[in-house]
Amino acid sequence: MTQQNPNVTVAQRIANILRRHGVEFIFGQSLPSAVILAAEAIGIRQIAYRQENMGGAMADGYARVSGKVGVVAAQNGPAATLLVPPLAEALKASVPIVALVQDVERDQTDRNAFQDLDQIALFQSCTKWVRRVTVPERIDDYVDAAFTAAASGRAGPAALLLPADLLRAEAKSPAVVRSKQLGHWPLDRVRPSDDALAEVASLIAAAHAPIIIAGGGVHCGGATHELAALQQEACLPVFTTNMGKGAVDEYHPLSAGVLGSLVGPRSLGRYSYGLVEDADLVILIGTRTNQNGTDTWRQIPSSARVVHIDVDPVEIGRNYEAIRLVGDARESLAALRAALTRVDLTRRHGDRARLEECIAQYWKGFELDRHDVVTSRSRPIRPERVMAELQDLLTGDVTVVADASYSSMWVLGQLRARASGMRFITPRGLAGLGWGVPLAIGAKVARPGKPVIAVVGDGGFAHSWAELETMVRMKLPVTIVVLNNGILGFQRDAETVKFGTYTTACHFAEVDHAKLAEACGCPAVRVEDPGELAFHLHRGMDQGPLLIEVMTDPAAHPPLSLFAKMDEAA
Ligand SMILES: Cc1ncc(C[n+]2csc(CCOP(=O)(O)OP(=O)(O)O)c2C)c(N)n1
Ligand SMILES: [Mg+2]
Repeated sequence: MTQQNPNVTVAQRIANILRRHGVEFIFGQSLPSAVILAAEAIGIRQIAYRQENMGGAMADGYARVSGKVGVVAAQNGPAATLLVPPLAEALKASVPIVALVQDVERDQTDRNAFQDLDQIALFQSCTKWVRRVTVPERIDDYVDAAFTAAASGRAGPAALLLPADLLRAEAKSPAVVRSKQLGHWPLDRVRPSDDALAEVASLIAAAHAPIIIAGGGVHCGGATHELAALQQEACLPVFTTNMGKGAVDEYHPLSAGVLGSLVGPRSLGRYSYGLVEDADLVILIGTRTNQNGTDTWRQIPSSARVVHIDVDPVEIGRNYEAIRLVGDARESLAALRAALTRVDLTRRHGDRARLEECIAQYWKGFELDRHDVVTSRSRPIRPERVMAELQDLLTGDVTVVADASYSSMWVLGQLRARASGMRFITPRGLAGLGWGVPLAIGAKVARPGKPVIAVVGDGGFAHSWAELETMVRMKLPVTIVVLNNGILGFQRDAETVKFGTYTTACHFAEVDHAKLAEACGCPAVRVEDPGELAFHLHRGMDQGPLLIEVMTDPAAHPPLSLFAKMDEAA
């Protein structure tokens, strides 16, 4: 129940409303002070970040893993502007975050007050919803509206602007008492019509070569069990997108790995791509069919029928005309499975052995092709060897996080999900550098008892060094693997392919990342011998925090289609 005490301030009422929504953590840095003080007073824990970019990304990692809405708080003006990047990532990646942002006092608006800025305009492009509260009695309405906007439909960020004087004002009792708990997501579960599902069930039964491409929406909707059951019952081969990785167990004989731009030499995609080319029915689930996820929209044959299950009707038909199944992934898949019990799946079962054999050959070809690099003893160390050592320690309980650039690609292309529902968290919404460490810290807040490992490049890590102190202070033991190749790897290689040369930004001066970590109280080691990797990775997962700086080969790059011609010529 909302507190009815007439003597509470708006800030105190906000804290009580947050508690009603089940909020346990606020990623903040003291501001808005009245709100944070009130929240801490009732047991909501502040995870105090060092910089707002990072606090927003922590709230993002927390929301992705916990199934709850992430809450981040910040000061007005410059602090608010630093929330734009993480909210933009959350918007593109469909992650619910409520940002509580202070605003100048109501009677000082538009007078060049200290740190005044048009924050409605600031957040309009990077949130689903932004409002400024001006009437104390309406605070319950507005907080609830922010949570509803974040957690409903296609989830995303919402910003609530809170004038500093409003927070100190007395919170008069609202006309209507609110009691709903809106802090989890997805808030609603909608499903397609029975007619549409029956049509798709018939198409699946009759198709010659149907496939599923599962996106991040399967994780958002908590639909991994339903997808695993569908894969099994209807004998459907499943690819995932980058963001969908872990939606299925990649050791299942009908799992064909991640589809996207990893199709060059020494990739799985190079083989598995054939299955997509041959498909006559493609079932997309929870994907925005983005450029990276489709290798620049090349991968789905124009001759194939496309079915698209998505909670966001606007995504259906954006890049591929499709049979529209608008709905939450879990509800829609459950309903599709029910519809499939009413059709004859003999054709699907009859094709299973062939498909399994085919997919086994893809994985075998991939293993053979990459054998030299995954077993390489060379120094500097091959990143594929780092991933192979990590793979040996993975269980379905480990959350693997990556930064943008090559670390994402090594994680998504070289690791193999051990269970359906295993999480691989990557900033693929906008692919921004610097998200790896804060996403991992947020994931650790959500799952304190389970190992979280972040793989980051040295360029991306430089955006987030300061949060090592946060990790230590807040006792959030993450294992951070820094792939130190001394360069902005993707930048150098992409420029080389496109221009034949690269700019002077690409090489760094030498940085001792282990010393940096130790200076913040985080144990650290620099690894130059690949034979030592397993020991330290194990140690990190067992008793982190630990920063493992791996001296990696600057000549190594993931098998992206962009480099395929160059790699084939080599
Ligand atoms: C915030 C941001 N700035 C710039 C870029 C452009 N960019 C993409 S990859 C990359 C190089 C990253 O280098 P590093 O983190 O060391 O990873 P590596 O490729 O070397 O493994 C750059 C600059 C970006 N994606 N995000
Ligand atoms: Mg680098």
